[in-house]
Amino acid sequence: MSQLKTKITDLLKIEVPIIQGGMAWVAEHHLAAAVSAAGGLGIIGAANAPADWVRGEICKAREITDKPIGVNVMLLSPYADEVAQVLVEEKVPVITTGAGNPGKYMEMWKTAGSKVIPVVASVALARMMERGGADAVIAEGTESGGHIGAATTMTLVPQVVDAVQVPVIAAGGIGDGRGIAAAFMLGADAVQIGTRFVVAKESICHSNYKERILKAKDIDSAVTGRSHGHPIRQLRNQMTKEYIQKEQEGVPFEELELLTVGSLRNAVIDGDVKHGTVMAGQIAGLIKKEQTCKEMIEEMMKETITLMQGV
Ligand code: TUI
Repeated sequence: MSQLKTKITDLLKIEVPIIQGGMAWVAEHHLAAAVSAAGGLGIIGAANAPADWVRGEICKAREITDKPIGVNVMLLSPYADEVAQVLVEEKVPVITTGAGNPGKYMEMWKTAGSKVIPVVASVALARMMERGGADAVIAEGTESGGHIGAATTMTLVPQVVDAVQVPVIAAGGIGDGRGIAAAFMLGADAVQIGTRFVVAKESICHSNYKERILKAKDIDSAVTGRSHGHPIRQLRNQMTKEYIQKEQEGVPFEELELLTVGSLRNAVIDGDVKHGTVMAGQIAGLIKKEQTCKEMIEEMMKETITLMQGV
């Protein structure tokens, strides 16, 4: 296996500097365990799920592999407080957070011995997280799928690297060894990858959803929710067309929300890729084959090391 030791592989006790994104519905125990078993860091995405579901997924993942597995807490979740507590009880070694400021949980998680790695979309939040005791930060560019910030990965990562002392993990628009090597050149110590893992053989995501990613072109994603400050990147379909049209007409948030109730589940689990939310990053156009997580990780690490030897 190709080796590439960094501050992050040491900190998280993993073999390769690849972390899987904590994607709602997709990042459940099969995917997380497969990524960890292959030497990366698998992440269970708590998303909007109740705490008992999260505990169950942690236990099931631990039955598949004894390698470390992390959990992502989506801070807008109504269950965030209970999930935060479960992570302490289960002694989860790595906690990533998204869509907000995890400040109020930092002390309890650090006391429990977890490494805490918030996703940040700005230099200001990266600095605040470092001051609050974060062990590393994930600098996530607007190329990512799902809930996004404004800065691109190319501009955000080096600015965050210059602003903080803790290691930085680059995310957004990375899907192969070229992207990983580029992230290292920007000063990152690891990458977080989401979209490519959605199409992994171990991913429980519906085949219709995987097909949409595998057939996507470079400019096939759209961003809904800009009008109300919750931008979500996803692949274009009938729903995004209607949503964006309504946003342009000035339709209020409460009415727009009706278009997306349960829509991510409808796409991921039921395969409704016409009306559902098909979250994916801008790198979807690069992803052409379904592979096991192990095949993906080995291929990406081989590419990365070859490229970095030429530097
Ligand atoms: O969290 C994500 N991606 C997500 S979460 C998600 S589920 C969802 N569904 C509907 C509406 C909202 C969320 C789908 N995709 N990525 C990490 C991420 N975090 N990207 C950007 C941020 C972020 C944004 C603002 C982190 C912190 C932040 O700070 C605001 C504050 O409170 O200071």
